[in-house]
Amino acid sequence: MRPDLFQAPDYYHLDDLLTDEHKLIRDTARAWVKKEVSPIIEDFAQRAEFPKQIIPGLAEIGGFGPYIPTEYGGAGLDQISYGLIMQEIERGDSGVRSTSSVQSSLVMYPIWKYGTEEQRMKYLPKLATGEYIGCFGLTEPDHGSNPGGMITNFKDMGDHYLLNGAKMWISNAPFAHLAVVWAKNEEGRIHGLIVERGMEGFSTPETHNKWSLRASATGELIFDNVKVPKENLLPNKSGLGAPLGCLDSARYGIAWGAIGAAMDCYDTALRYSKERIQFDKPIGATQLQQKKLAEMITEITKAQLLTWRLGVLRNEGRATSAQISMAKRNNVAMALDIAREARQMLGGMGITGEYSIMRHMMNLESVVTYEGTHDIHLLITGMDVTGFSAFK
Ligand code: TGC
Ligand code: FAD
Repeated sequence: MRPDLFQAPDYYHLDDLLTDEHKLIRDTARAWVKKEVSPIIEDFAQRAEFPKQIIPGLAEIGGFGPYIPTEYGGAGLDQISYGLIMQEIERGDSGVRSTSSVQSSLVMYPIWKYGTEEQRMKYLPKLATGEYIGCFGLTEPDHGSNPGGMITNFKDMGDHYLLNGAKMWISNAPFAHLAVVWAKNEEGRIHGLIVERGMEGFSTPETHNKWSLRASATGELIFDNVKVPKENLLPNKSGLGAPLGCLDSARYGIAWGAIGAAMDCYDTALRYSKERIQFDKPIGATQLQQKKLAEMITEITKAQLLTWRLGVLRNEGRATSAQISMAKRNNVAMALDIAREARQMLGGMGITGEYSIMRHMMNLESVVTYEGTHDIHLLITGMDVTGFSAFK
């Protein structure tokens, strides 16, 4: 892969809306991605392997629990800082951002929000440093968009719970130390349980042959009469709203992350358009290529404004789940469109690992599907504006 020459587009001077602390956090993450992720990520993606050596660095830039309070080992940052970190990490690779999202919003967040003080002290500091890696089990083979139909269940056996079922498509599963698993009790109520690697009957087979998110490990979670200690139940929230509350936080991070992937594709295509000569002039001097670049920077700028405003609303505690759905859906689709256009602008070179664009494009096919598909988020917006649920 070529040297990382990334220069971030900021067409509407959005930096003016950031504090010095925001910019410092963003620039630190950006420099780390350039030094530690860009030089190796293509090789790891080609080999379909997660680069475990970046875990301590990810922790240092605030990639694990950016907004979790410092007393639990988190970085104690605001929502704009969290978003900027996600943007920079996904500028490097969506799979690396996945590991960060899952750890922060799908594992640390539920333990912080729904767990006991003992659970917080036991797990959060080690998750914040990356000593523990976690995963989040909601999706099942027969229940993806409709997680409320899940069949994974647990029974109260007096001194422990007995967990049975299976989860599918779980990021980080193959090497995670623990899993936050969503399962129904005997009354059919959904609860979160912390399941640790090594518990008898718990296995995490890896999912192979992915064309997307190749630098992220994906797997199943299989529970075959797993005895889960009673103190591993997250007691402070139950029902489908508990896992969906975690998804709000992760989807918000993805809305920012997708901008990072889009910016990288745009920046690469812009540079290429100035260097690549055809018909005795740079391809960037042709109207068709300018149209592509002009539309890309327009869409990136709109997404930046949408996401910055959403971050302000989240800092004020006013962002709704439906607003988050709109941003996730819009920004991921925007990034995927830009990746596809940018890939074409590089001609044959666009399909090689010399440039990051094709990897981003393939990754974004997962990002547009996970954490709620493009269609599901549209239906959430439709439900919000009409008051009618198209799911029932
Ligand atoms: P519905 O009846 O609408 O709601 C059930 C209960 O949940 C509440 N609720 C929410 N609470 C918090 N945050 C949200 N975003 C919420 N959305 C709904 C709701 O108020 C209700 O509460 P209550 O107290 O009345 O019971 O539920 P439904 O069964 O009709 O389904 C709604 C739907 C389709 C929107 C939802 O199930 C959905 O979002 N489906 C998509 C599934 C999804 O996103 N799965 C993601 C799996 S995790 C993942 O992909 C990780 S990828 C990680 C990575 O690598 O980055
Ligand atoms: P389905 O729900 O079967 O949907 C198939 C199609 O039907 C989609 O186009 C969908 O939009 C459409 N559809 C569904 N319902 C409706 C409807 N009512 N109206 C109109 N159209 C509809 N899950 C986790 O729990 N944890 C993870 O860590 C995790 N990581 C993932 C990593 C990767 C790489 C991938 C690909 C997925 C991951 N997922 C994870 C699962 C992800 O959240 C699901 O794939 C996603 O929610 C969609 O579910 P599904 O794949 O079963 O598709």
